[in-house]
Amino acid sequence: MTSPCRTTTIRERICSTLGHGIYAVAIMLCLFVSQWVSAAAPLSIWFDQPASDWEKEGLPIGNGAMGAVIAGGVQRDLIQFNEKTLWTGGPGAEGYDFGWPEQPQTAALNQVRKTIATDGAIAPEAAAKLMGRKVTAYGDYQTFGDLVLDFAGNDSGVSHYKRELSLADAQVTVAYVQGGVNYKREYLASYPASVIAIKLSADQPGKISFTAGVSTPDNRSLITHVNQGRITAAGKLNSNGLQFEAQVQLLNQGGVLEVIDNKKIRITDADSVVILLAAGTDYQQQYPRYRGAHPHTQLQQRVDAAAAKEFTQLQTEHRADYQSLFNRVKLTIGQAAIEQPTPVLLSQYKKGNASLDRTLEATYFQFGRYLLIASSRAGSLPANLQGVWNNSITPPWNDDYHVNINLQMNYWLAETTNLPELMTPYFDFVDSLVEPGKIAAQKIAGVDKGWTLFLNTNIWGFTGVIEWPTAFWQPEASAWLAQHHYEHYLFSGDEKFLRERAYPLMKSVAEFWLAFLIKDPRDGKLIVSPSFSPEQGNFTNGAAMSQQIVFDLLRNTRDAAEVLGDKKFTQQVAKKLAQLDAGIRIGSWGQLQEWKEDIDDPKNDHRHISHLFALHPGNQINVHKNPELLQAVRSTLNARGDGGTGWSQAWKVNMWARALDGNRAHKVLGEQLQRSTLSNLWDNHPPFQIDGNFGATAGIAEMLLQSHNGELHLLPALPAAWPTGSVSGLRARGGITVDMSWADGQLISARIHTVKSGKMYLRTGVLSEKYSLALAQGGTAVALKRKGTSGSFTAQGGSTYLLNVRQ
Ligand code: FUC
Repeated sequence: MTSPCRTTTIRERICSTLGHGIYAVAIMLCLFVSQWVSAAAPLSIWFDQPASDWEKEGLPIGNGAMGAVIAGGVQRDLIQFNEKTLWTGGPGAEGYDFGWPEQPQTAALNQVRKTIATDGAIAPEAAAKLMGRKVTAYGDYQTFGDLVLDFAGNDSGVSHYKRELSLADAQVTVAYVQGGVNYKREYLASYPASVIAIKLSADQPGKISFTAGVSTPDNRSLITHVNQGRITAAGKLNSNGLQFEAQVQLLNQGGVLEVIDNKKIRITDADSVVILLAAGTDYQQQYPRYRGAHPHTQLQQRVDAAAAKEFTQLQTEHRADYQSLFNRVKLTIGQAAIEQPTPVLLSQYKKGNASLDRTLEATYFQFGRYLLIASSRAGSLPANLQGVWNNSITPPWNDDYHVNINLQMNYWLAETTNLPELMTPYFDFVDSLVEPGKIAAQKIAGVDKGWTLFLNTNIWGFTGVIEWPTAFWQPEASAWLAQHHYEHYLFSGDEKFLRERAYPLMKSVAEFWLAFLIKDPRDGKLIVSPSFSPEQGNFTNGAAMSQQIVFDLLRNTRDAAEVLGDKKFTQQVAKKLAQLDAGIRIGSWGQLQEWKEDIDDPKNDHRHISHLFALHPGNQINVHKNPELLQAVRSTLNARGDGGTGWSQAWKVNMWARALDGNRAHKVLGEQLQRSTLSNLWDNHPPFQIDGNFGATAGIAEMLLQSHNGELHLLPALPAAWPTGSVSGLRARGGITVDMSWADGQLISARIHTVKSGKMYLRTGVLSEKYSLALAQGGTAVALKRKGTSGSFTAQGGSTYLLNVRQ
């Protein structure tokens, strides 16, 4: 494909018109026009070619429940699509048992505990032999299929090809010129309309001719028929009998529509065509059957309703919905709208062009937010290991929910980057784990109170263990999941949410842990046993991450119980908390110990760093309260190195931000971009795994604003590479939203919006210099009690405060 002008659509049109004439003139004009278009050009990810590889080059759209990846081929366009509930396995599949043994395996657990008590440890293989289980019918998240558009003609003579995902509009646009005609395809996944909508158009009449069909993998039955321009493809998965259906409505302006074999639709010589796609299954998020109504009627209604609207109306409603979330946060770090295809941006990263690098970083930050909006909306399941996008029937790790870091990381950005509503699918999902999790607690952990789960779960209430020795044992998963519930309360200050949703869940998890902890004969402290630091070493007693996560849960639950006046439980938890080993120790080489015994190997560079949970996402370690512990964290992080898989690097960005080392956080972010990022900016574990995207966006937010220590820390870890910039709409705990601008690496001003009244603690470099604090409305000065770089004042709920550096 030739492209003299890699710029925006407007420019492309100018260039394409001129392109027939003098090529060089077109280039010059393109460059000239790029000056003014660039200034306002929004962030996007784009290619000058169709995708030849789904994983590396596909452009994703999604509305939470559904996702699609756009390949954008000129002659054949593949719109691979998903719906979150299309899973094999589970009830209906032979042998599915939720991962539970028939009889409680308390004897196995006791045997492991006994061996650890006598020998100090037990090898993972031996532990797995006793407690692990072969999994049956766990299932896989499925590709739904491909909407295939075969266009008449071939792809010769194509120029000015551009395939672009606009992060501002949440729309993919493919544009190209062929035979003197400007073609355009627009693709969006609308949450309000619950459909994927596509429009094919051209700037000359009668130029759209193609055949549309739906193809699906052969692990299912399928009956396809066409009625009134609508292809309905319905069937059942062989694995579990899950019923599914997809409806594809074609609406042509001009031209002729024909039905082929009652399976496909051929459109000839249309001016434009709108395609509406909706898909669903009879899955219901309810233990134990997980089945509800057939999706047919619902899909019919959705597609009918969308078909009654103009494409532009669907587009406007989609944009308004999306932007109401996306536009809340704006980040400027010196990026320019450099008109380079994204793979070029990526390959040029750190090759000396700062604004190119900043553009990539700013795009990457916002891409994480885009991906969460596209893969986590109320009414569906949470974002899985690949969000909502998967083109396989046997995806990596079943494309499931790993709960020893991955699912939790997916949601780290939701609160800080002002997308709290997107937590809803997560909370619903965790609620749905409670019933099956109670049985897991009884049968696997021998506890008849509360609930838990282990390494991984599916959409079918799998809460048991698997047989993978070096990963299967992670009972702390429930405690870690519950952290998000309390954080949601801390960020919003929403006591109703705390009372009605967070606390009941946290309490049910805490009940499990109060019963499961045992006394360590070595020091009488309460410990987790057996405990396994993921995903290495031996099974021991009281590994650091187990203790830190349980500490976090119990402390949060105690605090929540206190707020809600549940006195009995407050006391019960407080008592246990006082006896709990908090899992924080400094070892012989200055490291934060991974195990209760000082056995860490300084050469160990394992990707998991869960024993630093107390720094992030926990908050037991911080530079002001216990600097010596932070020093130990640094020693560990230095030993572990800046490498690792995508999510591991993303976590390290957050960790270095919490360690207040912006340059190191930025360095690790750079490594992630260079080593663990695909051309379409999807995170590469490898393979594609979305947690790294979400984790990195959260890490960037953490570099700019922190609030986990009971104080609002403005620009805590600003890297030297971002000397000048601004951010708006970041959220902090306490119902606070913050806008900031900075120059020369120093805060210039901050607007602090508060929801709740109360004492506010601020920290930022400028407090040791000149500053003023005033109410934004009316400008009344506000007294700040200052001590070094921190200060406090009494905030009124519903007010905005302005912190300015005095000139
Ligand atoms: C955890 C990690 C792996 C991978 C998998 C999905 O087990 O250790 O690296 O991310 O989840």
